[in-house]
Amino acid sequence: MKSQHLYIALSFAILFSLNSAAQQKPSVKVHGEVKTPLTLFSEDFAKMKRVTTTLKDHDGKDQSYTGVPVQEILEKAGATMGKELRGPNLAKYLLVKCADGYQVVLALAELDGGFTDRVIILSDESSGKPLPADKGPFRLIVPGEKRPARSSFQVTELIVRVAKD
Ligand SMILES: Nc1nc2c(c(=O)[nH]1)N[C@H]1C(S)=C(S)[C@@H](COP(=O)(O)O)O[C@H]1N2
Ligand SMILES: [Mo]
Repeated sequence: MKSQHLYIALSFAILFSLNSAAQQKPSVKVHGEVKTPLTLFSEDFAKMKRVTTTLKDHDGKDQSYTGVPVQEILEKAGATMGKELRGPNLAKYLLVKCADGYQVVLALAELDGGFTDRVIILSDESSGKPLPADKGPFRLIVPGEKRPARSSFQVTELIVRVAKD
């Protein structure tokens, strides 16, 4: 009887630790107005198209960041990009949510190569190294702005929404 109880307690302990390990694996959830909601992990980033871009940090110094164009991620999730980004779909925006509650928005058109040459990426690497824990593992990089304020770090969710008035 005693050993049975121990067995059950151990089984629960293992299940709980497996469960929390799975929950702690960093990821970005892509959902909202998309055909195929996704959860992206570090290994998925490595398999996608990668681009390097430059962001001026708070002190005005250029920093190099590498990652996946947000356009690629949204296309993979089946958001209305490319030919579909016209008419009522131009009222769609991306809400970027972070672990600390910070959030920023970008119009889908700001993320589409048919509208702009500026490439906004979701970065997992800076100067050849993974991002530090306080900025990573995934940071949105919005180059070419006067302040790096929309370059949100610790990104956890990308949500496509429709502006309603
Ligand atoms: N998650 C998150 N991202 C954030 C912020 C924040 O408070 N939380 N601050 C923003 C602001 S206001 C600035 S100026 C830059 C600072 O980035 P840096 O420390 O790499 O220069 O991060 C941006 N990204
Ligand atoms: Mo800032």
